Amino acid sequence: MMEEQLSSVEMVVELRDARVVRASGNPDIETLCRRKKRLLVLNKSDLADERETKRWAERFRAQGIETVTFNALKKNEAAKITDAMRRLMEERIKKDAARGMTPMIRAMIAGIPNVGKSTLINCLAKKALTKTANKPGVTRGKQWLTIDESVRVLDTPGILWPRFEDARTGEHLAMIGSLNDVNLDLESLAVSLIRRLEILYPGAMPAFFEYAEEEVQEIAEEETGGLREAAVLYLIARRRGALRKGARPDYEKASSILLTEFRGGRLGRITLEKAEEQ
Ligand SMILES: Nc1nc2c(ncn2[C@@H]2O[C@H](COP(=O)(O)OP(=O)(O)OP(=O)(O)O)[C@@H](O)[C@H]2O)c(=O)[nH]1
Ligand SMILES: [Mg+2]
Repeated sequence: MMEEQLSSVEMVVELRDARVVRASGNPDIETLCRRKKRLLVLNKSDLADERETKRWAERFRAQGIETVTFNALKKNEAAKITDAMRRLMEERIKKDAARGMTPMIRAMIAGIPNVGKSTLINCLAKKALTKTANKPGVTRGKQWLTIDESVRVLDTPGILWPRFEDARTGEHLAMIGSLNDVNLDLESLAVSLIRRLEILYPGAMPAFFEYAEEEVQEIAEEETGGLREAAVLYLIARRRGALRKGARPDYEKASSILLTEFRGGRLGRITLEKAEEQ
């Protein structure tokens, strides 16, 4: 579908999630962009580590890729995108103007599921043109939308890679909520997230769920057979009242709580993939 539609657009706006810039890229989109102007948007930058997002943007700009860091929930940031689009299309706009034509930019909005494509369109239009929700697979088919007299955009359903290069890519996409949760083992995903967070942002979980390191160690020793990640989930379950009969922790519920809080940015601004490590 995207290939078919490519002939009717001048440029592709590729969205990535600033928290997982590498994993949220899709080589198919890059191939599609080869013959078109490309604007790269690092979206959800409000949820990511500001310094890391800057680094990623610098890296892409150094490769000659027009890059914008963005928060699609902020209506007053729309000009960042439309200005960059016009910059990329400058030659065409001048040519059209010289011929007395009103310049029209047609752009395809592309990216993995749940990255904020439809939200970005609503942000540009300053009204709810298209449906959004915090789960993957909301936009089902392609849809042309008019932003103003000179910009039209094509909203597309999120597309994932046909296969992931490595296990971590899939895991990171699951952590940010770009894969459908019903297909996932939430407990092992939560365990992986706990491991990553304890390395990258060791203070984030203790601060948000209000626990101390000694408590983790105590529970690991007494309750979870030495398993640290299970002890963290145990603590989360206790803090949130996610308990089963006999006050036993509901690990599944605790996993779901942790993922929801992380995805919503409540553990702080967290980047899972640092520019220098990739
Ligand atoms: N914090 C934050 N949330 C965002 C941002 N952009 C989008 N969201 C939220 O992310 C969720 C997904 O947004 P959508 O616009 O539906 O994503 P999409 O890419 O169109 O998803 P599909 O249509 O399923 O492929 C929604 O809950 C949005 O409110 C952003 O920049 N920051
Ligand atoms: Mg959508």
